[in-house]
Order: sequence, then C-alpha cells, then structure tokens
Amino acid sequence: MASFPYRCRHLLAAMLMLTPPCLVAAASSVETNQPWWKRAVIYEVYVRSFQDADGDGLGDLRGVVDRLPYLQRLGVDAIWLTPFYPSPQVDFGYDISDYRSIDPRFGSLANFDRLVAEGNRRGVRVIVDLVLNHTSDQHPWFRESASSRDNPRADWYVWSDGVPVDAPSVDAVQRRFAHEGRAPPNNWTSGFGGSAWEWVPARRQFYYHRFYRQQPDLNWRNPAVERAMTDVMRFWLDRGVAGFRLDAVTSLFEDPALRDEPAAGGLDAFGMPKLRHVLTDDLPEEHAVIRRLRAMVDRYSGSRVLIGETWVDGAASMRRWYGAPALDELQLPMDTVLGFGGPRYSPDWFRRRLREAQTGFGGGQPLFVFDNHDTERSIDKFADGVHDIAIAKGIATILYASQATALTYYGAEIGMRTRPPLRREDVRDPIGLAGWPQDKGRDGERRPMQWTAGAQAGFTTNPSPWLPVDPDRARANVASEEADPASLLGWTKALIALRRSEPGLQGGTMTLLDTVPPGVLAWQRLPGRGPRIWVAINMSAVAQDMALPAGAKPHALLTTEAAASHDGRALHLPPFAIWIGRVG
Ligand code: TEU
Repeated sequence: MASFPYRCRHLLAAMLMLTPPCLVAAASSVETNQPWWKRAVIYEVYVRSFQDADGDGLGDLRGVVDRLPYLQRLGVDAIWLTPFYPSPQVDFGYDISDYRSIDPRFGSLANFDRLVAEGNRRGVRVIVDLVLNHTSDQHPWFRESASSRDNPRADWYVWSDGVPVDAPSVDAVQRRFAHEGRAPPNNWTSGFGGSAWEWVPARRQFYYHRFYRQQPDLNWRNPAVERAMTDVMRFWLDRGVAGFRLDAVTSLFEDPALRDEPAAGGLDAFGMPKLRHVLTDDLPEEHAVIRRLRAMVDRYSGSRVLIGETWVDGAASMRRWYGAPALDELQLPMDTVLGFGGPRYSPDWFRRRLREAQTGFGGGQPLFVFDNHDTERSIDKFADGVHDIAIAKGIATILYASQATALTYYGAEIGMRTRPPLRREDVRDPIGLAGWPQDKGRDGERRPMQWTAGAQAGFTTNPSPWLPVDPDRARANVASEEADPASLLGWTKALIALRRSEPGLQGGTMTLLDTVPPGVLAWQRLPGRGPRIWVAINMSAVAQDMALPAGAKPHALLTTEAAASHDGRALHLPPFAIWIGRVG
C-alpha cells in the first residue's frame, strides 16, 4: 500500500485542522470482493512524453519501467500506455502498421515483458491502447487492400466508387475532393480535416477515413476483420496485459447505404461544414461485436478489463455501451460528459452529472476522467487564475472520492499546464498544422513530464526533446511537490491513500447532497459496513457553513490547508476548502 505523505500526530490538531492537508485515519486496506478495476486508479502514460531512457528525446518503455516506483508511491493500480506499436507516427502511434510488435523508437517486446513483470511486482498493471477502428495506410492489410479490387483483403476497408462529379447530389464541397470525374459518395467529413474520402487511383475508388487519410477505417462488417483483431487481442492478453483501452470504439461502423449526414450548422476548424455524426458514430451494429470481444476477454483469468473511448452524449448511450442490464459489453466506458462537458467549476453541473452517473448507467461502474492527450488539461479549463491549485484539488477530489473508477493523465497530479505552441512552425500535431490558428492541435497537453525543475525537467538528457519542456516546470514538478504536503501532488497522494484505506470510500452507495449552501458540492458515501463519509467541496470564493446531520459525530479524515473545520453542528468551509470525513 502507498505510504501516507503525512499524518496528524494529535487528534486535537486534526480536529482543528490547523495543519496542511491532513490524513488522520490510516486503517489498513479493506478486502472487498469487487474486481480490481472497480476501485482502481488508472494512470494514462503518454509514452512519448513520460520518460526518455535512451536519450533520443522521445519517451520509451524503459523510461516507464524506471518510473514505476513513483507510480507505486502515488498509489496507481494500472497504467494505460498510449500506442507503442510500429507506426509511421503520423498520428503519434494511433496509425499502427504492425499490431504485434513494438516500434524500435519505444523499445522491444523484451522491454514490454519486463514492464509487465516489474509492474506486477509493484502492483501496477499494464493496460494497452488498441486501435480497432483503423490502421495505418502503411499496414500490410491496407497496402494489399488498396492494390486492386480483387485481392484477398479487397473488402477489409470501407471502399466506394463515389458518384459522378456532375450528379445532382454532389455539392460544392464534395466537388472539391473529386478525382477522375468521380466525387466522394457523400458529405462525410474527417474529424482531422477535409473530406472523409480519399481516392486511390489503382482501384479507382475512394476509401473512408474518420481520422487522417493515413488512417483508413477497417470494414467491421467483414468477419475476417473481427477475427484478425480478436487474434491481436489474444496476443497481448497472452503477454499478460490487464486489459485494453479501445480507441475511438464508437466509430467502428458506418451507414452501409453511405447516406449524407445532417448539417449541424457552421464550419469546423478546417473549414468544412459541421455535421451531426448520426450515420458514422454510435451505430447499433457495434454492440454485437463488443459483446463477442468481451466474452473472449472474460475467458482469461484475472478480471481483464475493456475500457472504451466513448465520446457519447448521454446516459442512454452509456447504458448501451455497458450492455445494461446484462453488463456484458465494456466494463468501463469513459464518462466523457462529466469530465469534458462541464462549462466551469461550479456545483450545479457536477451535481447533475454525478447523480446521472450514479443512477443512470444501468448498474455499470462509472469511469471518471478529466484529462487526456487530446484535450486541454482540466486545470486550465477550470482555473480562475487565482485559486488554480485549490480548484485542481477539487477536481481531484471528485475523481478520487466519488464512487467511480478513476482515470488520470500524467502530469495532472502536479498541476502541469496546457502549453500550445506559439508559432505554427513549432507545431508537431498535424491537427494543429491543418487547423492553425483556430485549432492549435494537441501538443499543448503532451509536453514532457516535469520530474524536476532542471533543464529538461528530468525527462531526457537530450537537449532537444520531441516537444519542448514547459518553463512552468520550476513551479510544477515531482521533486518539489513530493517534498511539500500542501502541494497538489501531496493532496492527490493523500486522496488515493484514503480511497484505498477507508471503507466508506469503497463500494457502498454515493448520494449527492441537495441541501447545501450555494457554491458547495457535497455527497455522502454509505458503505455496506462502517461509518458514512461526507465529502464537501466549496467551489466558491466565499466562506460557507454547511449543516451537519442531527446527532452527527464528525471526524475529519482529510482537509485542505484552507483549514476546513467543524463544531459538531456545521462544517466551516473557507473559500475553495475541501472537507472529507466520517459523520457517524
Ligand atoms: O481520439 C478519438 C477522438 O474522438 C478524437 O477525435 C478527439 O476528439 C480529438 O483528438 C480531439 O482533438 C482517439 C485518440 O485518443 C486520438 O489521440 C487519436 O488521434 C484518434 O483516436 C485517432 O486514432
């Protein structure tokens, strides 16, 4: 079990909360019958940016092995590794050209096996990212498929003859993407710029790509594709992975009739009409495939887990991704609405969404996530410029003290900031090149991990890392925050330790509290056994008093340095303070 960063020696001091964030209770870990992933903390390692062990300026698998002790200290149960497979790196590994190997830039299969073994020794499981929706255009499957209309893999991707360029259905936008007298078959757009259709002269046909043109979509209506991908999954399961994070999993299928999608109004960052993706995303055909993949994974021992990148817009769709009520599809579809949909740091939004996750997911286990390699870091999204760290502590509290599996992203625990490039010539992410200046791409949230305040932040010895380290490393880095219990890292460690040790934060039920002062988000955790817990977050810049239940015997477990306290009848919450405790 992770060691606690600090303890309160005297109960009185603890009750008065005069000290920095203070962990009072240190009960030993509670045994539960739940599968490991239900109470897990999962940590996304963006491999390119985490730790460079060989000095080439790019993170690698040996680097991750070197940092396992840190992850263990933090209390991480599993890491999700972003793609490390051989790849042309057009989309930094999400364009895979060989699913059963390691790109030499990141290491070797021997390095991978060592990471799994060392990780297991330290209680850190390894989850791999798997891209089922598309391959690289350099994958042998696609090269073969693109070579003619009658090769053995001719039907492995989504091909179309298109339509005559002068057909009445063809609009001006489609006409721009015409070749040899043929226009794309419909108005579908790529999420990464331009038409979703790319012409291949050898076949005199277009192929569909939801993402870059170098990422052709596989044809999941072809059972051979499913068989091939199932074999890939077995390959990694046999090597000991704890599960998969399934990339873009909601877009495996497209409308077989290739009908136009309705316009959503306006233009995207690349100048294409915005569409409602009702015919290329979240189609019902998906679910039979996911059920079969889940059944296969379930035949392995050790509760292997399927995590889904599920950008869907509400609980009804989430229930389908769990396969409710049977719960025979993804164990952990990401709740992207809670984590990425919120407008600002205010209780109403979170109260509604947390309640929805508790009651609206058909019994599925929520997976909360606020940060990843595709989106602005949550600290920048919610910060007010004055109370940034206090706000980040509030987000961490929602993540770790609610009844959900927690998914975090490297650097969130130290308050790393989003730092997009200032000049177009510095951009590495092709989205930023195509979308500049409206969309600067995703480099900003992918900067090297800040281990120290040193020249290359302890990430690499190379003077030119693949993305420059952020000057903010002097303020936010592991070395200084590990030494400071009042830091964001100190708070995060204490939260995770409490989550592991306190029965009230494991299992049981979670109820949002409605009778709270303005600006306060609070909930109750009621375990099967043991005292109930209250978690109260003052999200406002005004001090608030919150009444305790009659007869409560409040006992603080963890509070921020803002000296949240109680007098037996009410919690006193200074601006942005957080109080977690037993209320009897
Ligand atoms: O992202 C899928 C996804 O929906 C993205 O389009 C996301 O909305 C976008 O990156 C925001 O700018 C996954 C991966 O997480 C992403 O890194 C890949 O680029 C993408 O799939 C293609 O594989």
